[in-house]
Amino acid sequence: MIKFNELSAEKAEQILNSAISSSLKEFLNSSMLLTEDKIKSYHDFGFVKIENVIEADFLSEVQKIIQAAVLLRKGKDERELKDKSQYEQSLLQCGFLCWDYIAMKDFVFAKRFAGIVKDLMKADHIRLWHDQALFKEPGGRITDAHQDCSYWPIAEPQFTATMWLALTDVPVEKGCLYFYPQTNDPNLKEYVDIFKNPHQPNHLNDKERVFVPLKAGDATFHSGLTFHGAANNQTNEMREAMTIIYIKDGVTFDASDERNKTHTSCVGLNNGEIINTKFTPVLI
Ligand SMILES: O=C(O)CCC(=O)C(=O)O
Repeated sequence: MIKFNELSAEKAEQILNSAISSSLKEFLNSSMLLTEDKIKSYHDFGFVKIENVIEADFLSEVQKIIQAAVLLRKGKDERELKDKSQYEQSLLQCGFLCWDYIAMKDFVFAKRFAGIVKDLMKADHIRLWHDQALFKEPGGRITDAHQDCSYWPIAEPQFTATMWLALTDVPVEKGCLYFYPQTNDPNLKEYVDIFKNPHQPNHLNDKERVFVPLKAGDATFHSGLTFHGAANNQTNEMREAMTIIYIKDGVTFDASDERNKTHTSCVGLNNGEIINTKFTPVLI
């Protein structure tokens, strides 16, 4: 049973159906300057850690909003971890939150995050692909190594990126992410069925894994090409993270892979068309 201290379903509804505070809104739309080193690191290694993406003053409001969304989506599930599927034992996943709740829309549409991605991708404009809260329950298993773009019908995977934002401190033992540096290589595409039948791609066997513990408010940004996963949660606390996935404006719909040819974010599109649906607005 998912519980966050003091947070009732009624309170969660109230938080989510109200606009966020004006100070948080202003902060979320303020820009964050990246150093050239950070941008280079993203391109060289396929991921980068950026500290204080959410500053301390705003953490508790942000955390409450995301917890409220997870509570409303998952709070009625009374199964114990051991009775869940293997994938559910890795992740409590709640996607497309910004379309259901006003407060989530304010958060997900933030120019601060999209602006970071715009700089990392050296793009003119950035669109939303989708959002998802990714919590890992106490005792939750590892997240198997995978490459995000292999689940997405996007012809230009090098122009996709995920922000993974820690809402609490996430040390290794709580299930921080790990990355395989320099796997952001279009020639390395491989589908891993993390939902039902995960395997470890052979080419990862001799590669180093870099674990990236984060403090609350820090985030990593990784390319959709970069292979990554997460450690198991050995603690008795929830690992709380929010992700937002972005695409460069102009990327196109690739319906050639049977496994991925439908995706909410591409609704109504024909193969080869620019991804510009109602679910993928230009954010910056
Ligand atoms: O949160 C996790 O454990 C995995 C996250 C992930 O795979 C992603 O954000 O792409």
